[in-house]
Amino acid sequence: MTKELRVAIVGGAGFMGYAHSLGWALAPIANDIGGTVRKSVLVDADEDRAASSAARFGWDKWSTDWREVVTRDDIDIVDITTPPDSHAEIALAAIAAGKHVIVEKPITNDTDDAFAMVQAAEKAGVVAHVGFNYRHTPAVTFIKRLLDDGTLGLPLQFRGHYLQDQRLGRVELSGWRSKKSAGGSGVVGDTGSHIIDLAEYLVGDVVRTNALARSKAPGTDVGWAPEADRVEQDLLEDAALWLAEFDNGAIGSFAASMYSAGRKNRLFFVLETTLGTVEFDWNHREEVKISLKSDPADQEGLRTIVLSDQHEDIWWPVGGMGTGYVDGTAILFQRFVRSIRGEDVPAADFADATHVQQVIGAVMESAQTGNWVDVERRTR
Ligand code: SOE
Repeated sequence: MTKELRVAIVGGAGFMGYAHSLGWALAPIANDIGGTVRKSVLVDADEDRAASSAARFGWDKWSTDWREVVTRDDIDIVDITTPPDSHAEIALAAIAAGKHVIVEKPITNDTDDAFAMVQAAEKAGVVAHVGFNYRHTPAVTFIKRLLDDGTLGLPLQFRGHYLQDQRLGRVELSGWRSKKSAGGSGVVGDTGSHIIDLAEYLVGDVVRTNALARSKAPGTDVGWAPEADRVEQDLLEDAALWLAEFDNGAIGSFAASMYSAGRKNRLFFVLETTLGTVEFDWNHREEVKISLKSDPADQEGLRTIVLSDQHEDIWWPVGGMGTGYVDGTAILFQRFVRSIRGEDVPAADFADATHVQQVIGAVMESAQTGNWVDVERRTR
């Protein structure tokens, strides 16, 4: 296989295109991934945005025609950062052309589309991953190791939340995120999908869930919209709470909100196990809080481990140098490339992301009916 992998990014001029451009630039520099990556073509529907973003983000060429780009012979990888309702069409075309594909989360807004993507990728034998970047944070990799090597024993209870304050009006990201008609997902698919992925990665498959979801008319001072309006008008939810049971008997609770004043991308979880407790807060991602049953009786309590080069994917020789959002994206791409080169890596593939999509569907169904909803893994 060629040492150079040539990437095309579709939807590359937006916020995620910016993050991915930085991630692709860093990935082959930060670690040896067996070759180089070429940022070949940036695609955006708008000609001016495509041209200016390609120049600024360091892509060789630009285009407004994703259909032509994903079939080109000089492209090996298609990276998709468009709104979720367009992922399936672009990914299926890229897979049909034999390209390896990495898609932003959620994999789609529609579980049947997601299954079609899994099947197409398996049939074509291409690598197909989804951008659940937070599972690639070194602290999360460390926690996963403590589970895999038995230090933590068996998972008992996971409590996770992902809180932002965007709908309070200070930040206006691209409009599609809050509009179903424009391909948005609502808070469960948007940020909730990250905590579901983390929980499934660390604990196991969610097998049933029970949820509440709420929407609020933006710019008003009244509280949640009446629940009947949310369901009848098919409004995207702005906040949700859900309970879950996992296939190994562990239990979990989840919260996602866009109306959490003062919470700046606060992704947090606690995992209690038969042998200890671990806590992770993305706003303090250099640290893991831990307490083990084996700790001396007179030293009980959560202590803080500060990550250093003793831990996987910390590339600075001095601890505490910091791991940012771009580092997580670079690790995501490094693992994707290593997978193309034949390594077994702990990434979310299309099948994993489809299961996350099934959980999202079950959460939304439960929020409408008030009933517990079962989730089966149809893909494996
Ligand atoms: C939502 O505000 C959002 O941009 C998500 O879509 C991203 O996945 C997350 O990483 C940051 O927040």
